[in-house]
Amino acid sequence: MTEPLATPAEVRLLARDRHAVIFAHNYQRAEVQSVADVVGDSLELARRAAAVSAEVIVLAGVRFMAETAKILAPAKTVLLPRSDAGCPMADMITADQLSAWKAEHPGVPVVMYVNSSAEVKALTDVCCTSANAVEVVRSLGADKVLFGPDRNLGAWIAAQLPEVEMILWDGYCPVHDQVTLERVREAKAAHPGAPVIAHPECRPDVTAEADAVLSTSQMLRWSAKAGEPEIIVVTEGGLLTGLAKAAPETRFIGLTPPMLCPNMKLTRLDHVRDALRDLSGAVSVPPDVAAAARGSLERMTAIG
Ligand code: CIZ
Ligand code: SF4
Repeated sequence: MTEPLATPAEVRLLARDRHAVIFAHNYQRAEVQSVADVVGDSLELARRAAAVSAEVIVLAGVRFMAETAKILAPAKTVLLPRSDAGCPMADMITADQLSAWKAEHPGVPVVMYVNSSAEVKALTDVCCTSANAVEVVRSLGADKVLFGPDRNLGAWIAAQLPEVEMILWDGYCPVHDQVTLERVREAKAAHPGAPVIAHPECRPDVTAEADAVLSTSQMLRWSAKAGEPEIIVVTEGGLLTGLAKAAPETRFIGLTPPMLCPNMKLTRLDHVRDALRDLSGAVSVPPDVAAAARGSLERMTAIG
Protein backbone atom coordinates (compact mmCIF):
# COMPACT_ATOMS: atom_id res chain seq x y z
CA MET A 1 0.00 0.00 0.00
CA THR A 2 1.36 3.40 -0.86
CA GLU A 3 1.24 5.86 1.95
CA PRO A 4 -0.69 9.11 1.47
CA LEU A 5 1.50 12.15 0.85
CA ALA A 6 2.30 14.11 3.97
CA THR A 7 0.44 17.34 4.54
CA PRO A 8 1.95 20.41 6.23
CA ALA A 9 -0.66 20.17 9.02
CA GLU A 10 0.26 16.55 9.72
CA VAL A 11 3.93 17.41 9.90
CA ARG A 12 3.34 20.30 12.30
CA LEU A 13 1.19 18.07 14.56
CA LEU A 14 3.89 15.42 14.63
CA ALA A 15 6.49 18.04 15.46
CA ARG A 16 4.38 19.14 18.43
CA ASP A 17 3.91 15.56 19.65
CA ARG A 18 7.61 14.85 19.39
CA HIS A 19 8.66 18.11 21.09
CA ALA A 20 10.59 18.78 17.93
CA VAL A 21 11.66 21.82 15.98
CA ILE A 22 12.13 21.75 12.23
CA PHE A 23 15.11 23.63 10.81
CA ALA A 24 15.31 24.06 7.05
CA HIS A 25 18.22 25.42 5.06
CA ASN A 26 17.61 28.31 2.64
CA TYR A 27 18.14 25.92 -0.30
CA GLN A 28 15.40 23.45 0.70
CA ARG A 29 12.24 22.86 -1.34
CA ALA A 30 9.39 25.33 -0.69
CA GLU A 31 7.23 22.52 0.74
CA VAL A 32 9.89 21.81 3.38
CA GLN A 33 10.52 25.48 4.14
CA SER A 34 6.77 25.90 4.67
CA VAL A 35 6.72 23.64 7.76
CA ALA A 36 9.97 24.89 9.28
CA ASP A 37 10.27 26.72 12.60
CA VAL A 38 13.49 28.26 11.34
CA VAL A 39 14.67 28.75 7.76
CA GLY A 40 18.21 30.00 7.51
CA ASP A 41 21.79 29.63 6.44
CA SER A 42 24.11 27.20 8.12
CA LEU A 43 25.34 29.82 10.60
CA GLU A 44 21.83 30.77 11.70
CA LEU A 45 20.81 27.12 11.98
CA ALA A 46 23.95 26.31 13.98
CA ARG A 47 23.30 29.21 16.37
CA ARG A 48 19.66 28.26 16.87
CA ALA A 49 20.55 24.59 17.41
CA ALA A 50 22.80 25.59 20.28
CA ALA A 51 20.00 27.58 21.92
CA VAL A 52 16.96 25.40 21.33
CA SER A 53 14.90 23.95 24.19
CA ALA A 54 13.14 21.24 22.14
CA GLU A 55 14.30 17.63 22.53
CA VAL A 56 14.44 16.85 18.83
CA ILE A 57 15.80 18.90 15.93
CA VAL A 58 14.87 17.86 12.41
CA LEU A 59 17.56 19.30 10.17
CA ALA A 60 16.30 19.55 6.61
CA GLY A 61 19.53 20.17 4.77
CA VAL A 62 22.67 18.15 4.13
CA ARG A 63 24.73 15.98 6.46
CA PHE A 64 27.35 18.50 7.56
CA MET A 65 24.57 20.80 8.78
CA ALA A 66 22.98 18.04 10.86
CA GLU A 67 26.40 17.11 12.26
CA THR A 68 27.03 20.75 13.15
CA ALA A 69 23.70 20.94 15.00
CA LYS A 70 24.53 17.71 16.87
CA ILE A 71 27.99 18.99 17.82
CA LEU A 72 26.55 22.24 19.19
CA ALA A 73 23.56 20.57 20.86
CA PRO A 74 24.94 17.17 21.94
CA ALA A 75 22.06 16.38 24.30
CA LYS A 76 19.47 16.72 21.52
CA THR A 77 18.32 14.14 19.04
CA VAL A 78 19.18 15.54 15.60
CA LEU A 79 17.40 13.92 12.68
CA LEU A 80 18.55 14.16 9.07
CA PRO A 81 15.45 13.16 7.06
CA ARG A 82 17.52 11.86 4.12
CA SER A 83 20.63 10.06 5.25
CA ASP A 84 21.96 10.21 1.68
CA ALA A 85 21.87 14.02 1.56
CA GLY A 86 25.57 14.90 1.52
CA CYS A 87 27.65 17.74 0.16
CA PRO A 88 30.17 16.86 -2.55
CA MET A 89 32.29 19.85 -1.58
CA ALA A 90 32.52 18.63 2.02
CA ASP A 91 33.75 15.28 0.69
CA MET A 92 36.60 16.95 -1.21
CA ILE A 93 38.84 17.06 1.86
CA THR A 94 39.29 14.20 4.32
CA ALA A 95 40.79 14.35 7.80
CA ASP A 96 43.87 12.46 6.53
CA GLN A 97 44.34 14.93 3.70
CA LEU A 98 44.01 17.86 6.08
CA SER A 99 46.52 16.33 8.50
CA ALA A 100 49.04 15.89 5.70
CA TRP A 101 48.43 19.45 4.45
CA LYS A 102 48.93 20.88 7.95
CA ALA A 103 52.18 18.93 8.26
CA GLU A 104 53.43 20.64 5.09
CA HIS A 105 52.67 24.07 6.62
CA PRO A 106 53.55 23.85 10.31
CA GLY A 107 52.23 26.67 12.48
CA VAL A 108 49.91 28.11 9.81
CA PRO A 109 46.36 28.56 11.16
CA VAL A 110 43.63 26.46 9.54
CA VAL A 111 40.24 27.93 8.62
CA MET A 112 37.67 25.52 7.21
CA TYR A 113 34.33 26.33 5.66
CA VAL A 114 31.51 24.68 7.65
CA ASN A 115 30.83 22.67 4.49
CA SER A 116 33.21 20.00 5.81
CA SER A 117 32.99 16.81 7.85
CA ALA A 118 33.04 16.72 11.65
CA GLU A 119 36.47 15.00 11.44
CA VAL A 120 37.85 17.87 9.37
CA LYS A 121 36.36 20.45 11.75
CA ALA A 122 38.07 18.61 14.60
CA LEU A 123 41.46 19.41 12.99
CA THR A 124 40.56 23.05 12.31
CA ASP A 125 41.47 26.15 14.29
CA VAL A 126 38.32 28.02 13.39
CA CYS A 127 35.40 27.35 11.07
CA CYS A 128 33.63 29.92 8.93
CA THR A 129 30.54 30.23 6.77
CA SER A 130 30.11 32.36 3.69
CA ALA A 131 28.43 34.97 5.91
CA ASN A 132 31.44 35.48 8.20
CA ALA A 133 34.45 34.14 6.25
CA VAL A 134 36.22 37.47 5.73
CA GLU A 135 35.69 38.47 9.37
CA VAL A 136 36.96 35.12 10.65
CA VAL A 137 40.16 35.22 8.59
CA ARG A 138 40.78 38.88 9.46
CA SER A 139 40.31 38.18 13.17
CA LEU A 140 43.25 35.79 13.16
CA GLY A 141 45.67 38.61 12.34
CA ALA A 142 47.85 36.00 10.59
CA ASP A 143 49.94 36.66 7.49
CA LYS A 144 49.22 33.16 6.13
CA VAL A 145 46.15 30.94 6.41
CA LEU A 146 45.33 27.44 5.18
CA PHE A 147 41.80 27.56 3.82
CA GLY A 148 39.48 24.86 2.50
CA PRO A 149 37.67 23.12 1.08
CA ASP A 150 36.25 25.83 -1.23
CA ARG A 151 38.88 27.41 -3.49
CA ASN A 152 36.33 29.97 -4.77
CA LEU A 153 35.31 31.23 -1.34
CA GLY A 154 39.02 31.25 -0.49
CA ALA A 155 39.82 33.37 -3.55
CA TRP A 156 37.02 35.75 -2.61
CA ILE A 157 38.43 36.18 0.92
CA ALA A 158 41.92 36.69 -0.53
CA ALA A 159 40.60 39.48 -2.75
CA GLN A 160 39.10 41.22 0.32
CA LEU A 161 42.19 40.74 2.46
CA PRO A 162 45.25 41.29 0.26
CA GLU A 163 47.47 41.41 3.36
CA VAL A 164 46.81 37.71 4.07
CA GLU A 165 48.41 34.93 2.02
CA MET A 166 45.59 32.43 1.53
CA ILE A 167 46.80 28.91 0.79
CA LEU A 168 43.80 27.22 -0.82
CA TRP A 169 42.59 23.64 -0.95
CA ASP A 170 41.29 22.73 -4.40
CA GLY A 171 37.64 21.96 -3.55
CA TYR A 172 34.53 23.53 -5.00
CA CYS A 173 30.75 23.37 -5.04
CA PRO A 174 29.67 21.61 -8.23
CA VAL A 175 26.49 23.71 -8.37
CA HIS A 176 28.12 27.14 -8.07
CA ASP A 177 31.42 26.36 -9.78
CA GLN A 178 29.74 25.36 -13.03
CA VAL A 179 28.25 28.83 -13.52
CA THR A 180 30.07 30.58 -16.34
CA LEU A 181 30.54 34.28 -16.91
CA GLU A 182 28.74 33.82 -20.21
CA ARG A 183 25.56 32.64 -18.49
CA VAL A 184 25.61 35.60 -16.14
CA ARG A 185 26.13 37.96 -19.07
CA GLU A 186 23.19 36.36 -20.90
CA ALA A 187 20.97 37.07 -17.90
CA LYS A 188 22.23 40.65 -17.75
CA ALA A 189 21.54 41.14 -21.46
CA ALA A 190 18.00 39.81 -21.02
CA HIS A 191 17.39 42.05 -17.96
CA PRO A 192 19.31 45.27 -18.55
CA GLY A 193 19.83 47.32 -15.42
CA ALA A 194 19.04 44.48 -13.00
CA PRO A 195 21.78 44.13 -10.37
CA VAL A 196 23.52 40.75 -10.05
CA ILE A 197 23.98 39.18 -6.62
CA ALA A 198 26.30 36.17 -6.58
CA HIS A 199 27.41 33.67 -3.96
CA PRO A 200 31.14 33.51 -3.15
CA GLU A 201 31.15 29.80 -4.05
CA CYS A 202 31.03 31.00 -7.68
CA ARG A 203 34.22 31.30 -9.69
CA PRO A 204 36.24 34.54 -9.40
CA ASP A 205 35.29 35.77 -12.91
CA VAL A 206 31.61 35.42 -11.95
CA THR A 207 31.94 37.17 -8.59
CA ALA A 208 33.92 39.95 -10.29
CA GLU A 209 30.93 40.54 -12.59
CA ALA A 210 28.45 40.75 -9.68
CA ASP A 211 27.20 43.96 -8.09
CA ALA A 212 27.30 42.27 -4.68
CA VAL A 213 28.88 39.02 -3.47
CA LEU A 214 26.78 37.71 -0.62
CA SER A 215 25.92 34.66 1.47
CA THR A 216 22.29 33.55 1.33
CA SER A 217 21.30 35.40 4.50
CA GLN A 218 23.04 38.52 3.21
CA MET A 219 21.18 38.16 -0.13
CA LEU A 220 17.87 38.14 1.74
CA ARG A 221 18.73 41.29 3.69
CA TRP A 222 20.29 43.06 0.70
CA SER A 223 17.29 42.40 -1.53
CA ALA A 224 14.78 43.49 1.11
CA LYS A 225 16.56 46.85 1.33
CA ALA A 226 17.39 47.30 -2.35
CA GLY A 227 13.88 48.15 -3.61
CA GLU A 228 14.86 47.01 -7.13
CA PRO A 229 12.22 45.94 -9.69
CA GLU A 230 14.43 43.00 -10.79
CA ILE A 231 17.46 41.25 -9.32
CA ILE A 232 19.55 38.50 -10.97
CA VAL A 233 20.35 35.81 -8.42
CA VAL A 234 23.39 33.56 -8.81
CA THR A 235 23.00 30.91 -6.14
CA GLU A 236 21.06 27.68 -5.59
CA GLY A 237 17.43 28.03 -6.71
CA GLY A 238 15.89 27.19 -3.33
CA LEU A 239 16.75 30.70 -2.15
CA LEU A 240 14.20 32.13 -4.57
CA THR A 241 11.49 30.98 -2.12
CA GLY A 242 12.90 33.11 0.68
CA LEU A 243 13.73 36.02 -1.60
CA ALA A 244 10.14 36.25 -2.84
CA LYS A 245 9.04 36.57 0.79
CA ALA A 246 11.79 38.99 1.79
CA ALA A 247 11.09 41.36 -1.12
CA PRO A 248 7.63 40.67 -2.58
CA GLU A 249 7.80 43.68 -4.90
CA THR A 250 10.97 42.48 -6.62
CA ARG A 251 11.11 40.01 -9.49
CA PHE A 252 13.99 37.60 -8.90
CA ILE A 253 15.68 36.18 -11.96
CA GLY A 254 17.55 32.89 -11.63
CA LEU A 255 19.94 31.62 -14.28
CA THR A 256 18.82 29.31 -17.07
CA PRO A 257 19.01 26.39 -16.64
CA PRO A 258 18.29 26.78 -12.90
CA MET A 259 21.03 26.13 -10.34
CA LEU A 260 19.79 23.16 -8.35
CA CYS A 261 21.71 21.13 -5.78
CA PRO A 262 20.53 17.51 -6.09
CA ASN A 263 21.43 16.84 -2.45
CA MET A 264 19.43 19.78 -1.15
CA LYS A 265 16.48 18.70 -3.23
CA LEU A 266 16.39 15.11 -1.88
CA THR A 267 14.29 16.05 1.16
CA ARG A 268 10.53 16.22 0.61
CA LEU A 269 7.73 16.78 3.09
CA ASP A 270 7.20 13.00 3.29
CA HIS A 271 10.75 12.51 4.51
CA VAL A 272 10.29 15.12 7.22
CA ARG A 273 7.07 13.36 8.27
CA ASP A 274 8.78 9.95 8.31
CA ALA A 275 11.71 11.22 10.36
CA LEU A 276 9.37 12.74 12.95
CA ARG A 277 7.02 9.77 13.08
CA ASP A 278 9.76 7.12 13.31
CA LEU A 279 12.43 9.27 14.96
CA SER A 280 14.66 8.00 12.19
CA GLY A 281 17.85 9.39 10.72
CA ALA A 282 19.50 10.37 14.02
CA VAL A 283 23.03 11.62 13.42
CA SER A 284 25.86 10.79 15.78
CA VAL A 285 29.35 12.17 16.04
CA PRO A 286 32.00 10.32 18.10
CA PRO A 287 32.53 12.24 21.38
CA ASP A 288 36.23 12.97 20.86
CA VAL A 289 35.60 14.27 17.33
CA ALA A 290 32.61 16.28 18.54
CA ALA A 291 34.59 17.89 21.38
CA ALA A 292 37.37 19.04 19.05
CA ALA A 293 34.97 20.15 16.31
CA ARG A 294 32.91 22.10 18.88
CA GLY A 295 35.99 24.14 19.67
CA SER A 296 36.41 25.25 16.06
CA LEU A 297 32.69 26.04 15.73
CA GLU A 298 32.52 27.96 19.03
CA ARG A 299 35.58 29.99 18.08
CA MET A 300 33.66 30.89 14.91
CA THR A 301 30.43 31.87 16.65
CA ALA A 302 32.40 34.00 19.11
CA ILE A 303 33.78 36.03 16.17
CA GLY A 304 30.72 36.65 14.09
O1 CIZ B 1 26.30 28.76 4.75
C1 CIZ B 1 25.34 28.29 4.16
O2 CIZ B 1 24.29 28.02 4.67
C2 CIZ B 1 25.45 28.03 2.71
C3 CIZ B 1 25.72 26.66 2.27
C4 CIZ B 1 25.29 29.01 1.87
C5 CIZ B 1 25.00 30.35 2.34
O3 CIZ B 1 25.57 31.29 1.81
O4 CIZ B 1 24.17 30.55 3.22
FE1 SF4 C 1 27.25 21.36 -1.15
FE2 SF4 C 1 27.02 23.08 -3.18
FE3 SF4 C 1 24.95 21.55 -2.54
FE4 SF4 C 1 25.70 23.54 -0.90
S1 SF4 C 1 24.89 23.75 -2.98
S2 SF4 C 1 25.19 21.43 -0.31
S3 SF4 C 1 27.95 23.50 -1.19
S4 SF4 C 1 26.96 20.84 -3.30
